[in-house]
Formats: sequence, structure tokens, C-alpha cells
Amino acid sequence: MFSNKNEFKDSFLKRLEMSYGKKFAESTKRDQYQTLGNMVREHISSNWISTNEWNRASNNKQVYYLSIEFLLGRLLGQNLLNLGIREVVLEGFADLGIDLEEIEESEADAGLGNGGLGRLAACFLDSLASLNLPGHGLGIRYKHGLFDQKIVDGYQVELPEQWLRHGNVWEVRKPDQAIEIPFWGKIEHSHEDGKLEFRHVQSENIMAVPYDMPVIGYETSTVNTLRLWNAEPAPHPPHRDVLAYKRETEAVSEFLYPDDTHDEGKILRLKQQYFLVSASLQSIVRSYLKKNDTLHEFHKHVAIHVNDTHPVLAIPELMRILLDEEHMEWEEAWNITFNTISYTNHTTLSEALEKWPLHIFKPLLPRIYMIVEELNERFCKELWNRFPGDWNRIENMAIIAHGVVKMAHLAIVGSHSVNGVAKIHSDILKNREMKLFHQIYPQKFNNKTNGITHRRWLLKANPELTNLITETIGTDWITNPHLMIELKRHIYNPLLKEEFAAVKRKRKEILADIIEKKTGISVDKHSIFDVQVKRLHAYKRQLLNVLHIMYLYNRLKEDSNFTIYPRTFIFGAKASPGYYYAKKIIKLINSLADKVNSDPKVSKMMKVIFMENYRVSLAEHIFPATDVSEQISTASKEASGTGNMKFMMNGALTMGTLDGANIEILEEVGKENIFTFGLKADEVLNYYENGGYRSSEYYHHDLRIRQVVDQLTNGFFPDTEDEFEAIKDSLLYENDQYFVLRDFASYVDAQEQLEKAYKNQDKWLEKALLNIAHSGYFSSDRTIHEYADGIWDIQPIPVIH
Ligand code: KOT
Repeated sequence: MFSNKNEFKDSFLKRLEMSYGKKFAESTKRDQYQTLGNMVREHISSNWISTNEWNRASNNKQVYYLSIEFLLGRLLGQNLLNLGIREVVLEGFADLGIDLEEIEESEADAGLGNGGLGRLAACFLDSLASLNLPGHGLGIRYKHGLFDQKIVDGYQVELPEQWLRHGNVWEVRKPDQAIEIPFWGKIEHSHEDGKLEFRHVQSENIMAVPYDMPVIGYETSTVNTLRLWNAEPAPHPPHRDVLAYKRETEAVSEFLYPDDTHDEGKILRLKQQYFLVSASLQSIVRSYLKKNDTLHEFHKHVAIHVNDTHPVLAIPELMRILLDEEHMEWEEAWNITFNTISYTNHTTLSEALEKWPLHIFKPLLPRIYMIVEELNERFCKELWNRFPGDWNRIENMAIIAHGVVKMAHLAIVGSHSVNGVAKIHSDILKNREMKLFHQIYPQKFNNKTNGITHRRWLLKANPELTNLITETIGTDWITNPHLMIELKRHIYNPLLKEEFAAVKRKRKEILADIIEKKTGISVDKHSIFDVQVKRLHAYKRQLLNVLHIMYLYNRLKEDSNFTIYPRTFIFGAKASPGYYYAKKIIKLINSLADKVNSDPKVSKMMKVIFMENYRVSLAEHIFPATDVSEQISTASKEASGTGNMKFMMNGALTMGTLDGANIEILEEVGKENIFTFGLKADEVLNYYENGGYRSSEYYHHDLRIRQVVDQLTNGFFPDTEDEFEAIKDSLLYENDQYFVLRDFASYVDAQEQLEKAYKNQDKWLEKALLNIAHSGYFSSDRTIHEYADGIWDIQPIPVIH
């Protein structure tokens, strides 16, 4: 079907006509997309079946990655690339006058995630399959992914996202494998043969129907599975308003909660979590019991990973299955459970820590609550034996305390591995946030620095740079990304520098065209493209970037001798709909853009662009075109960051604080090849502990700061006098919790250094190439190898021929 372009064309045209009953000339882009998608699915079906068959037949250990989010983006282009058939399709389409890129771009993003956590899960799936590892994703098939963002008058407006509007060619519904999940009701117990038996009665059940999506490895025959659960009414609805029951049931997989690093605490969210967990565990156990008689050795053949605490009910759910359905003793069930489960922590922000009030938890999940209660009692007893009389410690470590279930405590106690996502983050977990747990379980704690799949973020997003690397060092790096380091020998080669500059220029032109099309603003293609794209959050400090731009504006207006190297400041960010401050910052960026871009003099030297609806597919155009990557979070707050790695891999230089994985980027490239500034993590944490920071001092003593802070409310932004008062208040009256003013001067200095460095283009190109050379370490292939060896103990499956 895809072995040469003529064969491809024939079969494409036949299929198109057969499916749509029309001639090619009458077909729409959607018909063409759909036809190609179906052909690809058919093409991989035998490998998908054989991967499943192998997994069923062999005794190989399997890993299941449970995540409330999978931020996949578009799939057609990546699938064609991984299958090695993109060229054939491109050529065949060219003959037919079809632009493949246009067809690819007609696909909706699968945006089932908020940001870093969900995108990490997607990168991990790609690495698992590409490394032939038996690893599968389990998530929720949200009808609406993360909202679409529109900017109206500078404000964010949220619209429901509709990725399933035209169907989803990649999914296969499996109604025969549906699973029933009980909520509410009560637990009855009886004694059978001297053993306690529990029965969940009067429950309201929800059906979880699986939709399987193939996860296609890069140039391998492995096709793993991402199973997304859809919530539907159960065959025997409860005796009440049937329509209301149907509505409430379907609501469970209707929307993704739009909160990044924030816990919403709503009952529907807890329903989603148990829905995902129970469906997944029941289905894993069911398939395990098809080839094994008992679950006594379950943990030797199955690893279950929970992506943050959202799926942590996997612990009591597995206990429930082992106790109530398999009739195991507590001790054995517990041994199997914590040896099966491993947990990743993604943040230390207190507002993200999940705590479920008992008045919500207990009635919704009565049996699960009983198990958590028992777990808590046993754990507290253990603590009591080890630290007799230390009430304070027990209170601080308990799973249930002060009327809430602490999900992170449940996760640590019930798993054999707890990992952070960058060295500094794992250290903060061990030495500060989870210190008490580290004391009793030192062997559980470990670090797995995040990574990104170079197949999407380099091969797919930046084919021009991919070709250049291959021309320089051959092709081995593609399957062994750590070999990108071989590029280091060539960074002084003038020809390579020139060619890299040409690639960057081309990608900047492409982005400039997109910007012009979307915003009507024409940007200088020769300016520095300075980019901050990520969720809007106070700790990520988009505000620091804004204040620096305002400062440059002021200098340009006030001092005719002051000049800057032309720069285009690009922002992209979604704010959680209920996050008042974050939405104000979006308005502020847009007001600043209006002010700067409409100034005849200043706009010759700089532009400010806010790109609407930042998402995976837009990111693929942004990373390759960037010169400067803004990673300016308050030190200690960004657990890792992964955008920093995507920029680096595409030859941008980082402007960053010593936070998250920025520190490891610095360790890789050396301090000449990155720009760092600001407080260090321990300085920030000491301020939090001991006080001593007064933002007003910085406001009063630094005229540059006073001017920009005053401009937030003094009419500098026309017609917005009251608009930004809350931002000013956060800086002055709330004592600037994220140290924006404290780091301002240091940021301005670092930006001056950066500008100086950019002016020396020749050196800059060397630095950019060196960053690329060192980015292989940040491939998620390295990360997944570390998980496979250090946590899951899984082996690659043989490649099927
Ligand atoms: C927390 C609660 C709800 C939704 C998302 C989160 C979340 C997201 N917690 N951490 N993250 C980010 O995870 C990324 C992947 O590990 C990190 O790179 C990033 O620093 C975290 O903020």
C-alpha cells in the first residue's frame, strides 16, 4: 500500500472513491484526511495485533502508565514519520496536487492535557513504543480537551474544544471490553466460612467503554496501546430520573479540568479519578487472569505507574480487588500492591497538592474509603512503634488527618518508588517537602529527569535542522539521541554555522508569516525571536518578562542615544478560567503589545506578540524559530520544565533561573552557553522560611522598577487605569511572593549580556550548535530507559518481522 508512490496513489484513490462515493476531483480535504488516516490504521493493524499477541503470550512484564492527561497533539504526521512512509505519501500527494502539510494541519489537536504533565505522558508513550518496551497508556477520553482560547479586546475568552467533532480515525471502540464502576451506595458485610465478606449495595454504576489508540514506534514493528475510557450509562440504570442519570454519567468524561499545577477539589474530579483508576485496574487484572490462574505473582509481571497523585486511588483499588475479589490476606495484598505501584511527583506547589475532604470521599467511594482508613491506621501504628509518643510527626505524616485524605501521603506509603522530575526537584522532595517520609523510606526516593521526544520536537517539527544534523554526523543519532553530542566536533565549522543560520532564518520566516496571518502584525525576521510559551502562572513570572519590556520601552522613549538590537517578544499562554491574576497578566501582555507595536519609533526596534490558543501544533512552529528561550520561574518552583528542552534541541539559548532542569541544561552546556540570573532555590526557600524580603525596598530604591510598577496604574496603558491594580498590589502590598522585583535588576543585566552575545553572530551560532549537540541527554528515550531499568524492571520485546 505504501511501498511506492504509484501503488500508494492507486490505493488512495480507490479507497477515497469507495468510501465517499465520489470522484477524487469532488473530494474535500476532510475526505482526503480521513482516507489517508484509515489507510495508515489498516497498515499498522497487523503489527498492532502482533504486539498485543506477543504481550498476551509472553511472560514479559508490562507497564501501565496511568495519567489523567495525555497531551498528544496531532497524530497523522507523526504516525507517517514513525512508519517511515511520509516521503511516499508526500510524493504521491504531490502528483495528485494535494499538499500533505495542509491535510495534516486539518487534523484537530488531541489536547487532553493542560501542559507539562500531560505532554510528558505523550512523549513517554512515543519513547516506550520506539524503544520496543511493553508500555501502555490509560487515560480518559474527554469529549472536550483543554478549552480553545480567543483573545477579545485583550482578554482571554474560553470556548469549548471540539476535537471529536469530525470523529477520530485513530480510535477503536471496544464495547465488549466495557467495565462497570460503582459509586455511592453502602457496604454490607457478612461472615462466610469465618471470613469477612464485603458487598457494595445500592450503588450507582457507570460504564467505562474503552477506546484504543495505536501508539506507533519509530521504524519498529511495535505498536502499543493508549486506552482512553469513555463514561456511559450502565445497562441497569438506578431507579430515578433516567435523563438526569444519563447526563450525570456522561459528565464524567465530558471535560478536562483546565487547572495546571492547581487542585480544583470538585466532586466530579474525584469521580473522574476513580473512573480512570477502577476501569484501568479491572481491565489490567482481567487480562492478567486470562493467562494466569491467580494474582499471587501479579507484581512480577505488571508495573503500574501513577502520573502524579490524580490516579493514586490505584492503590486502594488494587487492594480492593485482591482482598474482596481474590480473597487474599491483607499482608499479601499489601505486598503485591506497593510492589506494583510507582509514583511521580511533578510539583511542590502547595495549591496543587490534592486533599479530598472526607465528606466528599466517603459517600462517593465507600469501600475504597474503608480500605484507605485501614491503611492509615496500620501506617500510623507503624509510626507509633518507631517514634513512640511523637504525636506531632504522626499527625504530619498521616494519610487521613483534619478531615481530609492526603493523596501524596497515600502515594508515598503505597508505592515502592517515588520520583521527582529533575535533580533539584527530587532533592527538594527528599530534604524539604517529603523529608519525614524520606527518613523512613530512603530507598523509595529517586530522580528521573524529564525528557522530550526528539521525534516530534526535532524530526517532525524541524525537518530542516534534522537534515542538517544528519548531513553533519550521519543518521545514528536518530535512534541513539545521545550521539547528538558528535555534533560538538563540528560547531566551529563555518559552513555548518552558515547552514544552521539559514535553517533558523527559514523557520523564523515561516513563523513570521503565521504571526502576520493571525495577528496582522508584521515582525522583523532579522530581529531576535525571544519567546515565552507555557501556561500562565504567577510562579512562571511572565510578569518579569513584561516589566523588562516596559523598561526597554521607557529607555527607548527617554534616551535618543539608547538603542537595542531589534527583538520580537513572543508570548503564548492559556490561563485557567478561574485564575483571576493570570487572566490579568494576559490582558497586560496584550495592552503592552498595543502600546509597543503602535509606537512609530519603538516598534521599529521591538514588537510584542501574543499568540492566541497556544497548543502542541502551534508549538511545533514556534520552537524551531526561536533564538531565546525564556525560562524565568522563581527558583525552586518549576519542578523541571520541558519547554526548556524543546527550545534547546532547536538551537535556542536559554535565559533562565537556576530552577528545574535549567540547572541540568547549564551542567550540560557550561555557563558560557546559557544566560542565568536571579535568586537560587535555597535563597528563595530561606526567604520563605525566615522572612527578610521587602519588595517595597526594591520599588523605592530602583528607579527603573518604580517607573514600570507605577505605569501599571498611572494611565500609561490608555483606558486601563484600574485594570492592573491587582498586579501592582501583588508586587507591593502582598510583598511579591514570587520575587519579581528582587530578580528584576539581575534579569536586566542578563538580558544585556544576551544582547551583546547575539551581536556576535558567529559566536552565537557556535553556542546554539553546542546546545543542540548537548540536547540528546534530554531525549525522553534516556528518561524512559531510566524508568524501565530503575523503577519498572521491564525489558524490550523482540521486534516482530
Ligand atoms: C498538577 C495538578 C494538576 C495538573 C497538572 C499539575 C502539574 C503539572 N504538576 N506539575 N506539572 C508540571 O509537570 C511537568 C512535567 O513533569 C514539569 O516539567 C513542570 O515543571 C510541572 O509544573
